[in-house]
Amino acid sequence: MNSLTELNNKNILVVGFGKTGKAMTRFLLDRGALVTVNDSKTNTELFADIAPFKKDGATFILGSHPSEIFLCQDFIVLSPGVDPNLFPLRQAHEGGIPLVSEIELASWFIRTPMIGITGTNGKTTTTSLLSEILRHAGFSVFTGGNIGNPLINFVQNKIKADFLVVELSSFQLEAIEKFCPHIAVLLNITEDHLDRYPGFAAYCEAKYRIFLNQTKENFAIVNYDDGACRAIIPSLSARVLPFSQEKVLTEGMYSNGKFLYFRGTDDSVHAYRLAKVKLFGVHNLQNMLAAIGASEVCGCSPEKIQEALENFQGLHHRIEFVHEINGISFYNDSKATNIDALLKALQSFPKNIILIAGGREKGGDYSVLKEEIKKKVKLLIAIGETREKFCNLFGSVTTTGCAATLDEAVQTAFQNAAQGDIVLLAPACASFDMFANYEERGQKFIDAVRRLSHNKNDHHSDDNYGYARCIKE
Ligand code: UMA
Repeated sequence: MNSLTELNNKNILVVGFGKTGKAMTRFLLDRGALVTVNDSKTNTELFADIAPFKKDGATFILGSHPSEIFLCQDFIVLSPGVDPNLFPLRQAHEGGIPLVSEIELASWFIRTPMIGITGTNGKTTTTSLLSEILRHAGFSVFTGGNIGNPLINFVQNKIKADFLVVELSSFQLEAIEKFCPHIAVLLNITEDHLDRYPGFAAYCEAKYRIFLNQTKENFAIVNYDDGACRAIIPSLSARVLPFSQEKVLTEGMYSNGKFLYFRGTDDSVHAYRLAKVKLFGVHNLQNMLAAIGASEVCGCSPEKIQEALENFQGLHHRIEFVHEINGISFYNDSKATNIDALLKALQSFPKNIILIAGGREKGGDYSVLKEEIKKKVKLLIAIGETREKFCNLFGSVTTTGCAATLDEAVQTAFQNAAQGDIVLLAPACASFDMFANYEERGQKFIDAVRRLSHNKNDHHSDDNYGYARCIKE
């Protein structure tokens, strides 16, 4: 056992007591570490969660981040949501105390080949699709990371698997040192999380860290069409498999709209038919190209890859078809929490969209959406903290109105929709101003659509009551 994996009697501070912090605390306690847990939430807020950990020896310092507890540790494990630029963390770092992320610590104990997937959008879909392809091809797989299952659970639960498929956020990648996926996938990079990073360049740098420790024995699957992704290719040590929707590549994955292709070094080409594939939208072509590349590298047969692509149903809250009422189709894309995700959702439909968007801002330039909104959106109903901003910004390119609740937005959309229209929830913002998370927002949208469908004869009339009320506000 090396010194990194020997945790017995080490003083370790876990910062953040959410999903990651809880899984990490349990693991460290079981390894004999002397664990202190620190969270900005108060004792009252966390009361129900802390008792079993206290009983097993963890010390809790809650309600603030006092500097002194950061300075007496062997190392500090950060939850992804905790910014390493927090003053006591910077101070500890300057004092020589290592700060590591949960994925870094987990990786010290992992020998199973890991496929890491990052990118601004499409991470969860690609992680799930790749896991399904590998399973369909007969491999055992652990799926974890940012998808909601901390990687440390793989170690803690002593799971046996042929491959680990790990969704990675920029937050998790910030504090790695040795973490090294055998296959690293970079799907795309567009503006997001600019409330945490000083600018787009810093956000890109965090994403690029997925390649930090790779060597020529490893693989990097990179979106060739995305300038911010392509820019890193010349500096990579791993063998690069690019993917493109625009260019036929001499090695890598590409598409002609009807087939997806994998071309290996020996110039052999495997073609995958799209005809029976259910995944919807332009962005999903990227996700499939990346998943095909990774599954080819892992040794899946083309037949199994094709079958798995056709079987995959897509994920909840990602341009998910909800219902059709009187020829009006409702789609839930609550996971579109940033600008590019909304852009991709708009690009996935021909036109006649009634768009419900808005929420808590994460930074970024919303004006890049103007052209697509002008082309495709007949009515924008803005919700949440950004509703006035959205009405002001997009009022010159489409009809806009505000709604106080999501329920009201759905009713207004329905009252103003005609047969053939698409009602799309794609907020381009975080959900935390109105909901616990994007899942709750998506579920509330689905519930509101279901209520409409139950009462459609009562609610859907030819008058524009909802909209009239909406523009008056
Ligand atoms: N906290 C502090 N101080 C701070 C910030 C937070 O004490 O300055 C505390 C909070 O009070 C809270 C805890 O930290 O009690 C929450 O920690 P966390 O935000 O890291 O959340 P976890 O529950 O551990 O979930 C994290 C990821 N969350 C974030 O990155 C914000 C989850 O991704 C991930 O599924 C989980 O680890 C398991 O790996 C969610 C996410 O929104 C889905 N990710 C972002 C995204 O996809 O865009 C990056």
